Amino acid sequence: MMSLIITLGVLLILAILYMIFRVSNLITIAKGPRDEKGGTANKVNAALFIVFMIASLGGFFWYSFAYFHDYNLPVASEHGKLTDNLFWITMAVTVAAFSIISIIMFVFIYRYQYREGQKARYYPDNHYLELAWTIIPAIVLAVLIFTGLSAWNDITSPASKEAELVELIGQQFAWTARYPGVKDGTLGKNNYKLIDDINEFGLDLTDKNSFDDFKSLELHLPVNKEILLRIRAKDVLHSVFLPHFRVKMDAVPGMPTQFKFKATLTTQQMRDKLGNPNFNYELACAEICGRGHFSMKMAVVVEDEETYEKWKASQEAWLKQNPDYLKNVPEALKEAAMIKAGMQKDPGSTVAEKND
Ligand SMILES: [Cu+2]
Repeated sequence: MMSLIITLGVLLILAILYMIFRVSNLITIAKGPRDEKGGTANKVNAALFIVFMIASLGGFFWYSFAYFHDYNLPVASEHGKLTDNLFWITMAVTVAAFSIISIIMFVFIYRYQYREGQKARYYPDNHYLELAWTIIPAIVLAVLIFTGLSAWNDITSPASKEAELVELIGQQFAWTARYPGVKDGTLGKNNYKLIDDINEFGLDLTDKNSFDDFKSLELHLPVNKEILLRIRAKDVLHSVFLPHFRVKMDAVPGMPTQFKFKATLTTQQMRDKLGNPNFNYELACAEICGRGHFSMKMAVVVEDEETYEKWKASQEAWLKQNPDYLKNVPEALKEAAMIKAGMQKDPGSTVAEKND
């Protein structure tokens, strides 16, 4: 019913527009041939173009400077400084080109408005001018693209072996982090077929690296250490966005992605820098992923390495929190699993360590 009313409304509006068009056509015909000089309309239109130019360029620059702090977050990562620089250089070049071209266009419209007796000048071509506006933009664009490409290659190059590995999993509408655990530092295998209400990671418990993996609803990161985020999604496209670290990478179902970076300021250091004791870093989803997209956030805590290691050691292994899943561990690995997950004291530590 509603769509019928909307359709009728649209048809009615189209009919009215058509009638207005017809009537204005008839009026033009009735008025007879137009005044060749266009009367004062030319002058008014030309002047309006200049007013429009001043108002829009003025508004653009005023907004850009007045609200600069609203859209320019402080940067807290190593590569972020580099990408910020590239961004602002590109911005300066494009804004300069945009302003010059806009001003020339509007001023030409004003300058060459119809005037009685004024004739257009015949100016066929100028090789020097053509060369200049081909070569200069080509060089500028080449420099921008190649510096950008080399930065991109650095950012996407493989992470070092010592990098701190954290897995981020996106789902409608929350982020979950999985850490490799302190005993082996390696993430256990996962398989989407093993995902159920409790085993939300699809943790493969036949892999001994999974025994000490733990889950966190807060993203803890060490400062000044390379971090490798391994990113996956369980349902639809999501996107990991850590604005202060200039990190953004899509979370794609069925296709793990990654991003490596180094945080340079702890949460506390950023609080001091901003003079805001309540500041917290945040991970947000940057891909419209459904109704609850707006709430898909995760708190991020950046701390010094010692605090970070302490926090990691204080976390409970996923297997310890879900002891029912011991049944999925192969018989031969059960004892090792219980020791590694911290469910059982290690009887002979040296033997158990070797079994790892
Ligand atoms: Cu999302």
